Amino acid sequence: MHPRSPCALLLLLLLLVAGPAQLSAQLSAQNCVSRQQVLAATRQLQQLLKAQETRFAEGLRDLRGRLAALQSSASRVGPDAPPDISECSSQPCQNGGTCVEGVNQYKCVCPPGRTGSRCQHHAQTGAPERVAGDPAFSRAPRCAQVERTRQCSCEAGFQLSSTAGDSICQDVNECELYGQEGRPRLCMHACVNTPGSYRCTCPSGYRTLPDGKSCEDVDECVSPQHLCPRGTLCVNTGGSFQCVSPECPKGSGNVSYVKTSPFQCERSPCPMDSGPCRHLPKTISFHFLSLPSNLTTPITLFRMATASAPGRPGPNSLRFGIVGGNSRGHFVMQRADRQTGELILVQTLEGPQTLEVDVDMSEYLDRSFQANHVSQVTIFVSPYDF
Ligand SMILES: [Ca+2]
Repeated sequence: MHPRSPCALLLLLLLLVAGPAQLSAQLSAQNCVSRQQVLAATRQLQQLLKAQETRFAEGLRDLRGRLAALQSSASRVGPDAPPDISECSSQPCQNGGTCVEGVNQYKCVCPPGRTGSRCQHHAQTGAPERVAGDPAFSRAPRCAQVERTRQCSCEAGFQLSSTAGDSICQDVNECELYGQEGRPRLCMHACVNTPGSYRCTCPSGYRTLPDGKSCEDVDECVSPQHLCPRGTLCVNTGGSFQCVSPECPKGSGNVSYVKTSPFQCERSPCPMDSGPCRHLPKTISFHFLSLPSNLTTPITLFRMATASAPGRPGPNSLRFGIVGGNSRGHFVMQRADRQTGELILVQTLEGPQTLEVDVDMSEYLDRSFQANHVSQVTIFVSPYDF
Protein backbone atom coordinates (compact mmCIF):
# COMPACT_ATOMS: atom_id res chain seq x y z
CA MET A 1 0.00 0.00 0.00
CA HIS A 2 1.34 3.42 -0.89
CA PRO A 3 -0.57 6.14 0.97
CA ARG A 4 -0.67 9.44 -0.78
CA SER A 5 0.10 11.33 2.40
CA PRO A 6 2.52 9.70 4.87
CA CYS A 7 1.70 12.46 7.36
CA ALA A 8 -1.95 11.48 7.37
CA LEU A 9 -1.09 7.81 7.89
CA LEU A 10 1.25 8.60 10.78
CA LEU A 11 -1.41 10.74 12.41
CA LEU A 12 -3.80 7.83 12.29
CA LEU A 13 -1.23 5.33 13.61
CA LEU A 14 -0.08 7.59 16.42
CA LEU A 15 -3.65 8.26 17.38
CA LEU A 16 -4.31 4.51 17.65
CA VAL A 17 -1.08 3.56 19.39
CA ALA A 18 -0.21 6.52 21.59
CA GLY A 19 -3.49 8.30 22.14
CA PRO A 20 -4.39 11.95 21.49
CA ALA A 21 -2.27 13.46 24.32
CA GLN A 22 1.03 11.99 23.16
CA LEU A 23 0.08 12.63 19.59
CA SER A 24 -0.12 16.37 20.05
CA ALA A 25 3.21 16.34 21.92
CA GLN A 26 4.88 14.46 19.12
CA LEU A 27 3.39 16.66 16.48
CA SER A 28 4.52 19.81 18.20
CA ALA A 29 8.11 18.53 18.13
CA GLN A 30 8.12 18.12 14.42
CA ASN A 31 5.81 18.76 11.59
CA CYS A 32 6.36 15.87 9.28
CA VAL A 33 7.36 12.25 9.42
CA SER A 34 10.25 10.09 8.55
CA ARG A 35 9.96 6.58 7.14
CA GLN A 36 11.43 5.20 10.40
CA GLN A 37 8.64 6.80 12.40
CA VAL A 38 6.02 5.27 10.18
CA LEU A 39 7.65 1.84 10.50
CA ALA A 40 8.00 2.13 14.29
CA ALA A 41 4.36 3.14 14.60
CA THR A 42 3.15 0.25 12.45
CA ARG A 43 5.21 -2.19 14.51
CA GLN A 44 3.68 -0.87 17.71
CA LEU A 45 0.24 -1.19 16.23
CA GLN A 46 0.94 -4.78 15.13
CA GLN A 47 2.08 -5.71 18.64
CA LEU A 48 -1.02 -4.11 20.12
CA LEU A 49 -3.24 -6.06 17.75
CA LYS A 50 -1.42 -9.31 18.48
CA ALA A 51 -1.81 -8.85 22.23
CA GLN A 52 -5.51 -8.13 21.78
CA GLU A 53 -5.89 -11.15 19.54
CA THR A 54 -4.20 -13.47 22.08
CA ARG A 55 -6.33 -12.16 24.93
CA PHE A 56 -9.48 -12.60 22.87
CA ALA A 57 -8.53 -16.16 21.88
CA GLU A 58 -7.80 -17.04 25.51
CA GLY A 59 -11.15 -15.66 26.57
CA LEU A 60 -12.91 -17.69 23.91
CA ARG A 61 -11.09 -20.88 24.93
CA ASP A 62 -12.04 -20.40 28.53
CA LEU A 63 -15.64 -19.72 27.60
CA ARG A 64 -15.73 -22.84 25.44
CA GLY A 65 -14.39 -24.94 28.32
CA ARG A 66 -16.98 -23.60 30.74
CA LEU A 67 -19.74 -24.16 28.21
CA ALA A 68 -18.63 -27.79 27.68
CA ALA A 69 -18.57 -28.39 31.45
CA LEU A 70 -22.03 -26.89 31.79
CA GLN A 71 -23.35 -28.94 28.91
CA SER A 72 -21.98 -32.22 30.29
CA SER A 73 -23.40 -31.56 33.75
CA ALA A 74 -26.76 -30.52 32.29
CA SER A 75 -26.97 -33.66 30.17
CA ARG A 76 -26.50 -35.80 33.25
CA VAL A 77 -29.67 -34.46 34.86
CA GLY A 78 -32.41 -37.04 34.40
CA PRO A 79 -36.10 -36.76 35.30
CA ASP A 80 -35.44 -38.66 38.55
CA ALA A 81 -32.30 -36.76 39.45
CA PRO A 82 -31.86 -36.35 43.17
CA PRO A 83 -32.16 -32.84 44.57
CA ASP A 84 -29.03 -30.82 43.95
CA ILE A 85 -26.79 -30.77 46.99
CA SER A 86 -23.83 -28.49 47.31
CA GLU A 87 -20.78 -30.34 45.99
CA CYS A 88 -18.47 -27.66 47.27
CA SER A 89 -19.72 -27.90 50.89
CA SER A 90 -17.01 -30.44 51.70
CA GLN A 91 -14.38 -27.90 50.56
CA PRO A 92 -12.67 -30.36 48.19
CA CYS A 93 -10.23 -27.92 46.61
CA GLN A 94 -6.84 -27.76 48.26
CA ASN A 95 -4.07 -25.18 48.27
CA GLY A 96 -6.33 -22.20 47.73
CA GLY A 97 -8.26 -23.65 44.77
CA THR A 98 -11.69 -22.17 44.09
CA CYS A 99 -14.57 -24.65 44.01
CA VAL A 100 -17.08 -24.27 41.17
CA GLU A 101 -20.46 -25.96 41.59
CA GLY A 102 -21.78 -28.35 38.99
CA VAL A 103 -24.60 -30.89 39.01
CA ASN A 104 -23.47 -33.83 41.15
CA GLN A 105 -19.91 -32.68 40.68
CA TYR A 106 -17.54 -29.87 41.40
CA LYS A 107 -14.59 -28.35 39.64
CA CYS A 108 -11.55 -26.77 41.21
CA VAL A 109 -10.01 -23.70 39.63
CA CYS A 110 -6.44 -23.87 40.85
CA PRO A 111 -4.15 -20.97 41.74
CA PRO A 112 -0.91 -20.54 39.78
CA GLY A 113 1.58 -23.31 40.45
CA ARG A 114 -1.08 -25.88 41.30
CA THR A 115 -2.74 -28.53 39.20
CA GLY A 116 -4.89 -31.67 39.52
CA SER A 117 -8.62 -32.22 40.07
CA ARG A 118 -8.32 -30.89 43.65
CA CYS A 119 -5.25 -28.65 43.05
CA GLN A 120 -3.28 -31.23 45.00
CA HIS A 121 -0.29 -31.28 42.62
CA HIS A 122 2.45 -28.81 41.95
CA ALA A 123 2.23 -27.59 38.35
CA GLN A 124 5.04 -28.86 36.22
CA THR A 125 7.61 -26.39 35.13
CA GLY A 126 10.57 -28.71 34.60
CA ALA A 127 10.56 -32.14 33.00
CA PRO A 128 7.01 -33.39 32.58
CA GLU A 129 5.84 -35.93 35.10
CA ARG A 130 4.64 -39.18 33.67
CA VAL A 131 1.09 -40.03 34.55
CA ALA A 132 0.56 -43.34 36.29
CA GLY A 133 -1.43 -46.00 34.45
CA ASP A 134 -0.19 -45.21 30.98
CA PRO A 135 3.22 -43.86 31.78
CA ALA A 136 4.74 -43.66 28.35
CA PHE A 137 1.88 -42.18 26.37
CA SER A 138 0.45 -39.61 28.79
CA ARG A 139 2.01 -36.68 30.55
CA ALA A 140 0.91 -34.03 32.99
CA PRO A 141 0.08 -30.77 31.24
CA ARG A 142 1.93 -27.56 31.89
CA CYS A 143 -0.53 -25.15 33.40
CA ALA A 144 -0.34 -21.51 34.30
CA GLN A 145 -2.82 -18.96 35.57
CA VAL A 146 -3.18 -16.18 33.01
CA GLU A 147 -5.16 -13.38 34.65
CA ARG A 148 -8.34 -15.16 35.76
CA THR A 149 -8.11 -18.17 33.50
CA ARG A 150 -6.05 -21.31 33.85
CA GLN A 151 -4.15 -22.16 30.68
CA CYS A 152 -2.82 -25.66 30.12
CA SER A 153 -0.65 -26.81 27.29
CA CYS A 154 1.10 -29.96 26.22
CA GLU A 155 4.50 -30.56 24.78
CA ALA A 156 4.80 -31.31 21.07
CA GLY A 157 3.23 -34.60 20.05
CA PHE A 158 0.69 -34.57 22.89
CA GLN A 159 -2.81 -33.15 23.14
CA LEU A 160 -5.08 -32.31 26.07
CA SER A 161 -7.50 -35.15 26.74
CA SER A 162 -10.37 -32.73 27.42
CA THR A 163 -11.08 -29.14 28.26
CA ALA A 164 -11.86 -30.03 31.89
CA GLY A 165 -9.45 -28.97 34.61
CA ASP A 166 -8.21 -32.48 35.34
CA SER A 167 -7.28 -33.27 31.76
CA ILE A 168 -3.95 -34.85 30.93
CA CYS A 169 -1.74 -34.70 27.87
CA GLN A 170 -2.29 -37.77 25.71
CA ASP A 171 0.13 -38.85 23.02
CA VAL A 172 -1.08 -38.17 19.48
CA ASN A 173 -1.01 -41.45 17.55
CA GLU A 174 0.36 -40.14 14.26
CA CYS A 175 0.36 -43.62 12.73
CA GLU A 176 -3.37 -44.05 13.35
CA LEU A 177 -4.16 -40.49 12.31
CA TYR A 178 -2.33 -40.73 9.01
CA GLY A 179 -3.28 -44.36 8.45
CA GLN A 180 -6.83 -43.30 7.65
CA GLU A 181 -7.97 -43.48 4.08
CA GLY A 182 -7.42 -40.39 1.99
CA ARG A 183 -4.62 -39.15 4.23
CA PRO A 184 -1.06 -38.96 2.95
CA ARG A 185 1.19 -41.78 4.08
CA LEU A 186 3.65 -40.97 6.84
CA CYS A 187 5.98 -43.87 6.17
CA MET A 188 6.94 -45.78 3.06
CA HIS A 189 6.57 -49.04 4.98
CA ALA A 190 5.59 -49.30 8.65
CA CYS A 191 4.84 -46.60 11.22
CA VAL A 192 5.60 -47.09 14.91
CA ASN A 193 3.91 -44.73 17.34
CA THR A 194 6.21 -43.48 20.11
CA PRO A 195 5.45 -41.18 23.05
CA GLY A 196 5.22 -37.71 21.55
CA SER A 197 6.30 -38.80 18.10
CA TYR A 198 6.54 -41.73 15.67
CA ARG A 199 9.18 -43.46 13.63
CA CYS A 200 9.20 -45.35 10.36
CA THR A 201 10.64 -48.80 9.94
CA CYS A 202 11.70 -50.66 6.84
CA PRO A 203 11.47 -54.41 6.21
CA SER A 204 14.58 -56.53 6.39
CA GLY A 205 16.75 -56.12 3.31
CA TYR A 206 15.96 -52.40 3.15
CA ARG A 207 17.60 -49.45 4.85
CA THR A 208 15.90 -46.29 6.06
CA LEU A 209 16.90 -43.21 4.09
CA PRO A 210 18.01 -39.98 5.84
CA ASP A 211 14.48 -38.58 5.54
CA GLY A 212 13.52 -41.20 8.14
CA LYS A 213 10.51 -42.27 6.10
CA SER A 214 11.66 -43.88 2.88
CA CYS A 215 13.14 -47.32 2.42
CA GLU A 216 15.89 -48.24 0.02
CA ASP A 217 16.85 -51.74 -1.00
CA VAL A 218 20.22 -52.96 0.22
CA ASP A 219 22.34 -54.17 -2.69
CA GLU A 220 23.74 -57.34 -1.18
CA CYS A 221 25.68 -58.07 -4.35
CA VAL A 222 28.13 -55.20 -3.74
CA SER A 223 28.94 -56.56 -0.29
CA PRO A 224 32.62 -57.48 0.08
CA GLN A 225 31.61 -60.91 1.35
CA HIS A 226 30.68 -63.19 -1.51
CA LEU A 227 27.17 -64.25 -0.65
CA CYS A 228 26.71 -66.55 -3.63
CA PRO A 229 28.51 -69.87 -4.07
CA ARG A 230 31.33 -70.13 -6.58
CA GLY A 231 30.17 -70.44 -10.15
CA THR A 232 26.95 -68.53 -9.52
CA LEU A 233 26.16 -64.87 -10.10
CA CYS A 234 24.60 -62.52 -7.61
CA VAL A 235 21.47 -60.66 -8.70
CA ASN A 236 20.19 -57.96 -6.40
CA THR A 237 16.43 -58.02 -5.79
CA GLY A 238 14.09 -55.84 -3.77
CA GLY A 239 14.70 -56.82 -0.14
CA SER A 240 16.98 -59.72 -0.99
CA PHE A 241 19.27 -61.20 -3.64
CA GLN A 242 19.40 -64.30 -5.82
CA CYS A 243 22.28 -66.50 -6.89
CA VAL A 244 21.82 -67.47 -10.52
CA SER A 245 23.74 -69.67 -12.91
CA PRO A 246 22.53 -69.21 -16.48
CA GLU A 247 23.07 -72.42 -18.44
CA CYS A 248 23.44 -72.78 -22.19
CA PRO A 249 21.13 -75.31 -23.88
CA LYS A 250 22.67 -78.68 -24.52
CA GLY A 251 23.52 -79.06 -28.17
CA SER A 252 22.64 -82.06 -30.28
CA GLY A 253 24.29 -83.48 -33.37
CA ASN A 254 26.54 -80.86 -34.83
CA VAL A 255 24.82 -78.01 -32.92
CA SER A 256 26.41 -76.77 -29.71
CA TYR A 257 26.34 -73.63 -27.55
CA VAL A 258 29.19 -71.95 -25.73
CA LYS A 259 29.22 -69.22 -23.11
CA THR A 260 30.56 -66.00 -24.61
CA SER A 261 29.89 -64.03 -21.41
CA PRO A 262 28.39 -64.88 -17.99
CA PHE A 263 24.99 -63.86 -19.39
CA GLN A 264 25.22 -65.01 -23.00
CA CYS A 265 25.46 -68.23 -25.02
CA GLU A 266 26.26 -68.46 -28.69
CA ARG A 267 25.55 -71.27 -31.12
CA SER A 268 28.47 -72.76 -32.97
CA PRO A 269 28.47 -71.97 -36.72
CA CYS A 270 26.11 -74.13 -38.76
CA PRO A 271 27.36 -76.28 -41.62
CA MET A 272 26.46 -74.90 -45.05
CA ASP A 273 23.65 -77.34 -45.75
CA SER A 274 22.04 -77.49 -42.28
CA GLY A 275 18.71 -75.65 -42.44
CA PRO A 276 17.38 -76.73 -38.99
CA CYS A 277 20.61 -75.54 -37.36
CA ARG A 278 20.21 -72.05 -38.84
CA HIS A 279 16.75 -71.74 -37.33
CA LEU A 280 17.97 -72.44 -33.81
CA PRO A 281 18.71 -69.29 -31.79
CA LYS A 282 22.10 -67.86 -32.75
CA THR A 283 22.43 -66.19 -29.38
CA ILE A 284 20.66 -66.73 -26.08
CA SER A 285 21.05 -63.98 -23.52
CA PHE A 286 19.93 -63.92 -19.91
CA HIS A 287 18.45 -60.90 -18.20
CA PHE A 288 17.39 -60.49 -14.60
CA LEU A 289 15.09 -57.70 -13.55
CA SER A 290 13.98 -56.71 -10.06
CA LEU A 291 10.64 -54.97 -9.85
CA PRO A 292 8.59 -53.61 -6.98
CA SER A 293 5.13 -55.01 -6.45
CA ASN A 294 2.10 -53.49 -8.19
CA LEU A 295 3.89 -51.34 -10.75
CA THR A 296 1.62 -49.10 -12.77
CA THR A 297 1.19 -50.60 -16.22
CA PRO A 298 1.84 -50.47 -19.14
CA ILE A 299 5.56 -50.16 -18.57
CA THR A 300 8.51 -51.06 -20.78
CA LEU A 301 10.71 -53.62 -19.04
CA PHE A 302 13.27 -54.55 -21.61
CA ARG A 303 14.56 -53.59 -25.06
CA MET A 304 16.10 -55.83 -27.67
CA ALA A 305 18.05 -54.45 -30.64
CA THR A 306 20.06 -55.74 -33.54
CA ALA A 307 23.71 -55.04 -34.17
CA SER A 308 25.36 -55.92 -37.41
CA ALA A 309 28.96 -56.99 -37.62
CA PRO A 310 31.30 -54.27 -38.82
CA GLY A 311 31.73 -54.21 -42.59
CA ARG A 312 28.79 -56.52 -43.20
CA PRO A 313 25.31 -55.48 -44.23
CA GLY A 314 22.88 -55.68 -41.34
CA PRO A 315 19.38 -57.10 -41.53
CA ASN A 316 16.90 -54.81 -43.18
CA SER A 317 13.90 -56.30 -41.48
CA LEU A 318 13.25 -57.54 -37.93
CA ARG A 319 10.47 -59.52 -36.33
CA PHE A 320 9.92 -59.60 -32.57
CA GLY A 321 7.88 -62.06 -30.54
CA ILE A 322 7.30 -63.81 -27.24
CA VAL A 323 8.34 -67.46 -27.38
CA GLY A 324 7.61 -68.62 -23.84
CA GLY A 325 6.40 -67.75 -20.38
CA ASN A 326 3.44 -65.55 -21.23
CA SER A 327 0.62 -67.98 -20.54
CA ARG A 328 -1.16 -65.45 -18.34
CA GLY A 329 -0.85 -62.62 -20.87
CA HIS A 330 1.21 -60.34 -18.65
CA PHE A 331 3.47 -59.18 -21.47
CA VAL A 332 3.40 -57.77 -24.97
CA MET A 333 6.41 -57.54 -27.30
CA GLN A 334 6.27 -54.77 -29.85
CA ARG A 335 8.49 -52.82 -32.18
CA ALA A 336 9.81 -49.57 -30.73
CA ASP A 337 11.64 -48.39 -33.83
CA ARG A 338 13.33 -49.88 -36.93
CA GLN A 339 16.07 -51.53 -34.91
CA THR A 340 14.44 -52.14 -31.54
CA GLY A 341 11.70 -54.19 -29.98
CA GLU A 342 10.38 -53.71 -26.45
CA LEU A 343 8.88 -55.98 -23.85
CA ILE A 344 5.96 -54.28 -22.17
CA LEU A 345 4.31 -55.35 -18.93
CA VAL A 346 0.59 -54.86 -19.41
CA GLN A 347 -0.79 -56.46 -16.23
CA THR A 348 0.03 -55.54 -12.67
CA LEU A 349 2.35 -58.00 -10.94
CA GLU A 350 1.89 -58.58 -7.26
CA GLY A 351 4.89 -59.83 -5.34
CA PRO A 352 6.55 -61.80 -4.12
CA GLN A 353 6.84 -63.85 -7.29
CA THR A 354 9.34 -64.77 -9.96
CA LEU A 355 8.40 -64.93 -13.63
CA GLU A 356 10.28 -65.85 -16.73
CA VAL A 357 9.43 -64.66 -20.20
CA ASP A 358 11.37 -65.52 -23.35
CA VAL A 359 11.39 -63.09 -26.24
CA ASP A 360 12.99 -63.39 -29.62
CA MET A 361 14.10 -61.33 -32.56
CA SER A 362 14.42 -62.71 -36.10
CA GLU A 363 16.60 -60.93 -38.60
CA TYR A 364 15.82 -60.85 -42.32
CA LEU A 365 17.83 -59.55 -45.23
CA ASP A 366 15.73 -58.91 -48.33
CA ARG A 367 12.99 -61.16 -46.87
CA SER A 368 15.39 -64.01 -46.40
CA PHE A 369 15.81 -65.35 -42.86
CA GLN A 370 19.24 -64.65 -41.41
CA ALA A 371 19.29 -65.44 -37.70
CA ASN A 372 17.24 -65.66 -34.54
CA HIS A 373 18.17 -64.32 -31.10
CA VAL A 374 16.49 -65.23 -27.83
CA SER A 375 16.47 -63.25 -24.61
CA GLN A 376 15.42 -65.05 -21.47
CA VAL A 377 14.07 -62.46 -19.03
CA THR A 378 13.65 -63.42 -15.38
CA ILE A 379 11.66 -60.99 -13.28
CA PHE A 380 11.88 -60.95 -9.49
CA VAL A 381 8.89 -59.10 -8.05
CA SER A 382 9.52 -57.90 -4.49
CA PRO A 383 6.82 -58.21 -1.81
CA TYR A 384 6.64 -54.42 -1.45
CA ASP A 385 5.58 -51.65 -3.79
CA PHE A 386 8.85 -49.74 -3.34
CA1 LIG B 1 18.51 -56.35 -2.13
